[in-house]
Amino acid sequence: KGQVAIITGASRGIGKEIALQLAEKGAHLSIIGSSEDIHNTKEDLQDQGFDQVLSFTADVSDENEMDHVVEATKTAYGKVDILVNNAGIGAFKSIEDVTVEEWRRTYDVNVQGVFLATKAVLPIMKSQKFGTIITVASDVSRYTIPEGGALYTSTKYAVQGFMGSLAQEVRKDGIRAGTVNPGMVDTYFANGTQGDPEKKDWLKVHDIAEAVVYMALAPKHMVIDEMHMHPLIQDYPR
Ligand code: NJP
Repeated sequence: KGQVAIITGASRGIGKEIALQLAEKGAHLSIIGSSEDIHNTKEDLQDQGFDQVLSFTADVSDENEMDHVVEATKTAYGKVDILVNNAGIGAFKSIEDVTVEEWRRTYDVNVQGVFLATKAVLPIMKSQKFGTIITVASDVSRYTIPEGGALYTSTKYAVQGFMGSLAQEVRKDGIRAGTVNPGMVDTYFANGTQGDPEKKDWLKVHDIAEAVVYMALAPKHMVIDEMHMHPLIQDYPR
């Protein structure tokens, strides 16, 4: 109870469910999205009786905006226990059709976004000698997508490498870092619609949120490096 969590990409999908489940565990939240929809998440949480919620429109790839969010969180709540790097985007097309702008944007959000939020919380977590940093990467960070997945997959490999090395770097400061790696989840991801009947056998947002909450609230002496999960109907070339 009373843990302070920053969650990126909480306007909808997995991030919104992580916010709800952490609120149910008594956490105080700062939630971030790039669109005004993030304030709807705050209203939805308030409607359910959770009023310890700050919402910010911020782009995770923008250093100043992320610094501001982290500072404002520290000022309001006095600490930051948990960072969930969940915001992410995906463009799926064959590599000769990927534009340089799409390449850069996907790396800016999926990789630089994780770097910037992490960099902003680290001084706070170090001074506390405690903190948990979780990134929602992807099950494809170990495997491949046969068609149209090179750009997206490569960002998640990058994040996996970043988080693995980070975990070792910050362990001496009492900080844990790990990844939650889902396969196909029924969300709005990649221009999808959450609740689409065609995705009835895909993982659901609460499946992933439960894994994140488990990792975030695990006993302080325990580190969970990675969790991977995918729907029974999905497998990857390995
Ligand atoms: O996607 P979606 P998911 N700055 O589209 C926000 C990974 N994953 O929940 O910006 C700040 O429903 C956006 O909000 P807004 C995936 O790579 C998924 O599935 O306001 N926020 C929204 O809240 C990602 O890392 C699947 O529109 C930004 C949220 O991000 C994570 O799961 C499979 C932002 C995206 O919600 C959550 O994605 C897999 C920015 N620049 C990994 N850009 C899957 N769904 O199948 C976007 O392997 N957001």
